[in-house]
Amino acid sequence: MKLSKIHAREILDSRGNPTVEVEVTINGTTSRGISPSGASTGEKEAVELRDGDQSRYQGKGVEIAVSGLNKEVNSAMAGQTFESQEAFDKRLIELDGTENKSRLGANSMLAASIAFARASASSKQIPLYRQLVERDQYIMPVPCMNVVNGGRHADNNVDFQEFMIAPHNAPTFKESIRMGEEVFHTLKSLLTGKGYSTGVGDEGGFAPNLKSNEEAVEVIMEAIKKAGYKPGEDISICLDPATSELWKDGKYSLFKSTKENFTSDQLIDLWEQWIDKYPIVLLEDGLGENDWEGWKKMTDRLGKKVELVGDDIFCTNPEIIQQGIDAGIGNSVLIKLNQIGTIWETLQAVELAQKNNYHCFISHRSGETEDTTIADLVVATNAGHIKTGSGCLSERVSKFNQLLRIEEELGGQSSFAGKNTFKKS
Ligand code: 2PG
Ligand code: MG
Repeated sequence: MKLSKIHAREILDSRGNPTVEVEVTINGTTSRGISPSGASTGEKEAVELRDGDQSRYQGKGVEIAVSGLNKEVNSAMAGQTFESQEAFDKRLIELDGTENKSRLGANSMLAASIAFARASASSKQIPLYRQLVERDQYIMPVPCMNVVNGGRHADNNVDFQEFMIAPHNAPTFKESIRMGEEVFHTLKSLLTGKGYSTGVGDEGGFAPNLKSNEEAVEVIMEAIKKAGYKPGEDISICLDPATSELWKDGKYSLFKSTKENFTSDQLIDLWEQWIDKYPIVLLEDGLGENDWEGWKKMTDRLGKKVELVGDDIFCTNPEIIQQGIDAGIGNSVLIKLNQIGTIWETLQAVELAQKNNYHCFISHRSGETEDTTIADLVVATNAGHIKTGSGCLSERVSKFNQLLRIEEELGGQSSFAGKNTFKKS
């Protein structure tokens, strides 16, 4: 595949912050990739390169990242032939030359990597998911819809970042999305009835001020039932409390609500109580990224009951994932493309996790765009579950819409993941 041009520009993400868009032309076909951006980022994520020039976008501009691609990367790579995603991404990594992608920026590298994957697919006239991984049979994911937002993703008094519903008792992805949307809209009227705000947070979930963090789960349970579904049987609950954000001086601090402090053991106790009381099937970042000892205890106590997903602790980084596997930490890995910075390395991370019997949970970022690559990625990897926001906002539902198209296109070549997709070890 002969690459004739790489062209980048600065565009906007869903929060109105600048991000990098790249166009790659191979074999006469031009395709685009856009990088997302997180708010509750892990310390070991690949570096997002921002200008820091306070006179533009409060320092958040990405003109340096864009010009690195347009000048250096384009001159080094245009005119060359790349036979695979691996070859293209490795060349980018080599040009960057740093451990954490801090010179060219993971934001510019990922956008280029996505654009190359898309251009490769288009030039062969195959869908992106087939370009990523060719299989006979694909699995359509359970959409884990983040219907209540808190933490760093909303200006309310809820400490925990994400309260998701997982509509798993469905024959198809199409039906599961319908179930999820029905609960989402029922939840809206329930919140209105209680006199709560129905304004939404960064990922499109409602962001009311509540009496407690637990009330978020209670009101979701009520919405599931009111919409005509059975909690646990039809629709379960997933949580991402994003606790690295709560970690302060060796304790977890509920800084938005009661200001109470929890030790790791106390927080594990809280999760266990909730898991016993509610149909929770997945807990992401139940403890923070630097609390490996706590994670080990949590895995020993809760790993047989629920899927324990590591986000900040693993950062989609194969080396760290391997350390986690060796230490028996968690039983699932959150997969975010821009945490590691290229498609090829992301696929390596998935392969490593799956080979070791860990599940993969494919994820968006809180700052998103119209780029729908993660929809194709979840299908390509047969990961079986995805989180990409609640039931509204175009940058979130665009991924659901892409999955609806893929399911229709695959017909009998796909099956819906269902409840077993949630890991218990
Ligand atoms: C998370 C993500 C996505 P952010 O913590 O899992 O929901 O948030 O992109 O802000 O890191
Ligand atoms: Mg997370």
